[in-house]
Amino acid sequence: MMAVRLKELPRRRYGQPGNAACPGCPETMGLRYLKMALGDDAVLVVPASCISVIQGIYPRSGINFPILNTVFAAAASTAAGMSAGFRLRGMDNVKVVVYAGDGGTADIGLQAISGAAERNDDILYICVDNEAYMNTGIQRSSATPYGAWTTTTVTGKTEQKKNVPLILISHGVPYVATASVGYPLDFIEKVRKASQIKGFKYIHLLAPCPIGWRFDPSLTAKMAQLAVKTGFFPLYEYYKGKLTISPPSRPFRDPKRRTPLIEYLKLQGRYRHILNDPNALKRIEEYIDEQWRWLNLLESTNGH
Ligand SMILES: Cc1ncc(C[n+]2csc(CCOP(=O)(O)OP(=O)(O)O)c2C)c(N)n1
Ligand code: SF4
Ligand SMILES: [Mg+2]
Repeated sequence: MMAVRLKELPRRRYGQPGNAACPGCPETMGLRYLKMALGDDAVLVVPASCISVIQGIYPRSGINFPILNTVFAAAASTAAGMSAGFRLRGMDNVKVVVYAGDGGTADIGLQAISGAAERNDDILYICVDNEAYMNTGIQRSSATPYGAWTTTTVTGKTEQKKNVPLILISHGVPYVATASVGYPLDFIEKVRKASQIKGFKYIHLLAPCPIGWRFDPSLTAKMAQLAVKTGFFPLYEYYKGKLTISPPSRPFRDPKRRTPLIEYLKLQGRYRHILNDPNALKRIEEYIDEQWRWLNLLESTNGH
């Protein structure tokens, strides 16, 4: 697969000015990159989330491409049915893509995702992970990281973030990847690659939300890069049973080259209460180590 080059990407505007997103919204960034990657042959399935508001209420829609809203628990199965319908009509060119939040993915939609993955339904599922239920006022999800403030974890979440990509890898699906809105070309490349593969594909897209994470809206891209540079959110892909660490994350396999974790945490108001708590910081470091241990383990089985 050829590397994506910025100047080759379409200039068409898929998100309309004046949509309902907050300034610095990472979900609209992801949506824009997704459409740049796939163009007009993609239809989206969206369960309840910020995107269902951003898309707008008829006749004042904020986006100009086909999108089907569905209930939380059924996004993957809705998409699977649509995909089967398109295939039956011989419309193999139409890509059916789910664009769902972390609440809709890691919690409420997980059983439908597991079913579609096990059946290897021909869909691309993208989880846009802003690490909480943002649309309804910042409640914790199972993808909220340890220590983070939300309106339902006012002294900080006491559990670690659920690792959904690993759950999908264990389903044996053809393609699983992580991406970050801070590295658009890497994300676009992964979307394009996934869209060429038949069967169930999953991309977990980190999407730092200025409202829920409590940072300045000008810093969304920087935050999404710091998550990678600290080793907190490694970028990788798992394809045909082989794990590859993606180029933006490669320097940070080595813990000594990583940006100190505190540089990431101190910019986010949701971690304010733990910045001087060595035990809490240690638990986040442990989470990072644990993730890299899994990746090293998977990589050690490449080619076996
Ligand atoms: C069954 C059901 N429960 C609750 C809601 C209310 N609700 C709408 S959006 C939302 C938050 C979704 O969170 P997430 O999936 O992380 O997406 P985000 O809002 O962060 O984009 C909730 C709880 C709903 N629409 N349906
Ligand atoms: S709350 Fe966050 S994810 Fe939702 S629209 Fe605002 S910036 Fe975007
Ligand atoms: Mg969310």
